[in-house]
Amino acid sequence: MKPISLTRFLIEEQHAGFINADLRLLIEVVARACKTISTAISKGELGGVLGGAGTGNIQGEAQQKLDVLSNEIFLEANEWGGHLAGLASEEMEHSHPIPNAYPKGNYLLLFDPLDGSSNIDVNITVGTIFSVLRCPDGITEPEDEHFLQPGSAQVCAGYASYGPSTMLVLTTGRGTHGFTLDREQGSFVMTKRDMKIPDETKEFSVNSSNQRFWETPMQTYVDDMLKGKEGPRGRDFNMRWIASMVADVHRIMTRGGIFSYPLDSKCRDKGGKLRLMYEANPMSFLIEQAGGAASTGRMRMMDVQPTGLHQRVPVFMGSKTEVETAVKYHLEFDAKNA
Ligand code: P6P
Repeated sequence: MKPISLTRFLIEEQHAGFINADLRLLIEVVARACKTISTAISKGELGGVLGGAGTGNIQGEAQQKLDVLSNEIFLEANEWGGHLAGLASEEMEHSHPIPNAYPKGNYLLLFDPLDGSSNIDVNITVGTIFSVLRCPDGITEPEDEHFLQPGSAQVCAGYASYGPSTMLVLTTGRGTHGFTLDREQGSFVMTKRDMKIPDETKEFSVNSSNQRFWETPMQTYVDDMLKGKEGPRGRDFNMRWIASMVADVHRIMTRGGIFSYPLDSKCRDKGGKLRLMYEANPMSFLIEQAGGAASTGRMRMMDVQPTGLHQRVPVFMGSKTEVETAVKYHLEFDAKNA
């Protein structure tokens, strides 16, 4: 049977009453923006958009030209449609209100327009991550504080992976589904309905160069995996680290594994490395909907009550049993050292 398009999938979800017209429009607009970003990235050196932009973002990170371009693509695509009350981006210090010239809707869109962009210049997979919340009732001019909702309040989340093929992985709370960009048709078609992450895994994903900076339970957890069959885990493990969250998480979404960016003494003061609102929370929603688990190492990620738009958190996500094992190491350590 011919795979169905993203548009048909969304229309069927709307007819079934699971999403409304505004959310359908939002997802279509975001998908179109991701197609535009995919086209810009695929040109590589020929597009004249590689390299640094010569500017920095609120995170204190040097921006790549494509970071700035991707952010602009998202703003221009989403401002006029009437489906949003506001937007927030990794690349902007504060949330972005919908200009009064345009109609407003009931959704808040948060996004990392180009995650892993330091990999662009070496031609490694990067991605876009997005999260959708409802604007609180009665708020027409949302401020940063109105975005500070726990991950469990998300109505939609997704990522685009700009790899050998461009994929859009999406959830609206009824499973996680994968779509592949058919460049000849110019549309996303469903290639993975109802993705499921295996509970068990033999593959972990962490930047091991930070090991000496990790907390004790993280050191013990990884050491025990590295001991392999002869060690307490009783089996050998494999390690993968692409340093592009979308690429590492997509591998886990596809074949299982555990992804972690734990607290370390370098990022402890900031609360972690990865951002809660537009990286950890949307990925956690997608992973939980695919049967996996997502945690800070000490609590369910989507239960965290945000305190800031760019708040950082420690991250453990992927195969449910393995995430539970990693959390057990942390909670047992805390209990012994309380
Ligand atoms: P490190 C990319 O900059 C990113 O935000 C994630 O996509 C990725 O998982 C992580 O940081 C890589 O961090 O310290 O290994 O460069």
